[in-house]
This record gives sequence, C-alpha cells and structure tokens, in this order.
Amino acid sequence: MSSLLAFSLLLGSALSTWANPVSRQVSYSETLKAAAAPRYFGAALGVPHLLNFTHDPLFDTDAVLQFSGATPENEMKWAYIEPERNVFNFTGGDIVAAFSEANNYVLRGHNLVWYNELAPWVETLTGEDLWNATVNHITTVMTHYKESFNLYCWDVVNEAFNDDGTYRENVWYTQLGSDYVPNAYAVARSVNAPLKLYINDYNTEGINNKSDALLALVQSMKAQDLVDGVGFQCHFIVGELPTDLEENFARFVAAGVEIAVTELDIRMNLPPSEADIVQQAKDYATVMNACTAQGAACVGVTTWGITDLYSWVPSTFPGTGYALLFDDNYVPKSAYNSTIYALRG
Ligand code: 9MR
Repeated sequence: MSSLLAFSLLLGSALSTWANPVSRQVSYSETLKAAAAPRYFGAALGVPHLLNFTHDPLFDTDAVLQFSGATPENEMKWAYIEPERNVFNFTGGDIVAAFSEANNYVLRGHNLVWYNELAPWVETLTGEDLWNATVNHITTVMTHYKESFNLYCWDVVNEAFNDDGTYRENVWYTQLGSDYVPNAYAVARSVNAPLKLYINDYNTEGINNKSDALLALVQSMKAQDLVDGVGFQCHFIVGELPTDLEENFARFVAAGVEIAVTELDIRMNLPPSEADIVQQAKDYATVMNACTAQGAACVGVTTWGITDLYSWVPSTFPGTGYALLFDDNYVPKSAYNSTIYALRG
C-alpha cells in the first residue's frame, strides 16, 4: 500500500471518528464552550495531536466537546503550506480544518506573513520579487480556504514588532519597509473582503512600548478599513500577568476593532507547587475577566493546546510546563474550574 493511500485511509477513519465521537470516559457537568458562549472557546490543534486522538488510549472525546474553536498550531504556516515557490501543500491545514468543521468549531487561520517557520526560499528574495511572492502566497492560501472551508479570520501579519516598539527586521521590513504590513492587509482584503483580518502578537497584553506601537498601527489600518481584529497571544508565566490587561484590551476596543485571546497558556516551574496551581487558577480567571469586560468586542479565547502532553512549552522553556487547562491525562485542573466560573460571571 502506498504511504499516501495508507495516510488517506487513516485520515478517512480518523475523520469519521471525529465526526461521531463515541467513547466518553469522563463526564463534565459543565463545558468551557457553554460557559464562554456566545464567545467561542478554542484550542490550538496540530495534526500529530489530532492523529494521536484516535490511537491514544488516554484520549477522551469529551475533551473535544469542551471546545468550540480551533487554530492550526503549525499547519497553515508558510514553511508547511508553500515549502517551495508556487508549490502548495494544504494537507495538514485541511486536516485541522476538516476536524474543526466536523465539530462545528470557529476556525482561525494562522498565519500568512511571519518571520518564523518561513520557507527558506522566501528569505533569499529581494524587492519586487519578494512582494510578488508574498501576494501570490496570500492570494493562493486565502483562496483555497475560502473555497474549501469556512474560516472565521486570518492572522495576516504575525509578530511584526520588537519589544521596544520598533519593527522587527524580518525579510519584508528589510526589503520593503514598514508598508509591507498595510499592503499585506490590502491584498488579504481584496481576496476575501468579508473575512475578519487580524494582527496577532505577544508581549502586547499590557501597556508598554510594543503595545503602543501596535495600537498606533491598528488605528492607522482601521482608518483605511484594513484590519478588523487584534489577537493577544497571552503566553504567560504564573503570577506574572500584566496588571493592566483589561485597560490595555479596552484601548484597542476603543480603536474600533474586536479582540481575541489567541494563544493562552500560563506556565510554571515543574513539578508544579500547590501555590502555583492556585495562582494559575487565579491567573486564568484574570484573563477571562479582561475579555468579558470588553463585552461583545472580545469574541473568544483560545488556549495553545488542550493537554499539557502536547504543549510547546516544555521543549521551549525546559523545566517549565503545566500551562494548559488539562494535564497530561486530560484531567481538568483548578484553572479549568476558575475559567468556567469567571466566564459565567
Ligand atoms: O506551538 C508552535 C510550535 O509547535 C512551533 O514549533 C512554533 C514555531 O512555529 O510555533 C508555535 O506556535 C507559536 C505561534 O504560531 C505564534 N506565537 C507563538 C507560538 C509559540 O511559539
């Protein structure tokens, strides 16, 4: 059997399992998605994770039923989707999108223009050639997903700024100057006008030089009808949340855009201490409260994964983890209860 056929069969059986979740091992009296409604409550999902769902004896389909949103953790990034110039591979992104549709999730497109996980060939381009390749990428990817799936939004430019509020010196900034940002949004708008266009970043959750720069850019792009939403990633350390989260979210809402918490996790040193577990529950509630305080303008929350088992945190920050709402065995934590409590108001 060809590996492609084997993969298709695996995908086929996986999709039918996802569409008809049957093996319920834990029953919850409440769900994140019910508490969050009318907002969505999403999770980053990766293909390795999704494929494990059907084989992993620990997998509990009720975890899937906790959520109402998804972001592909990596599968729609440039390096995966256009690894060679004009050679597009939508396989991974389509798996996440199909899973998302089968479960009626709100699906966020992530992302179109990012310095990281960028196909190496892009970094060799200059001037107009780089811009043409970027227009082709945005247009082809957005057109594919417009025709095949029902996305809620796209992160068009991801992580454009340095912490001091200057532009990050990625290949686009170096070659094309800061206009690459609004120009990329203009292309995205021309491909799919009704779709929400987001700008997404980290360390912009509190009021600081970086969020000041982001706000100024958002105000300018909003005046040109180029941007609809701002994603606050919220990769936090327990006990170290910005104290002005709510105030900062509010100034973006005042600029006329919607906002979303897009990549939430709150890490701690391992093994977790009782004090950190309690603090984490408070911190998750703080994030929920900062969102709900914005009313309808905060449209949803996404955690960067479901279970700690598949979190990016331990490999990136060795010695830390326990950052999500479900532990390695899909057991919900104190933070799960505090999240629901806060969302319920
Ligand atoms: O969780 C993602 C990890 O698996 C990847 O190796 C990494 C690089 O592509 O990206 C991680 O997700 C990032 C997200 O796409 C953008 N914001 C920061 C996230 C954590 O690094």
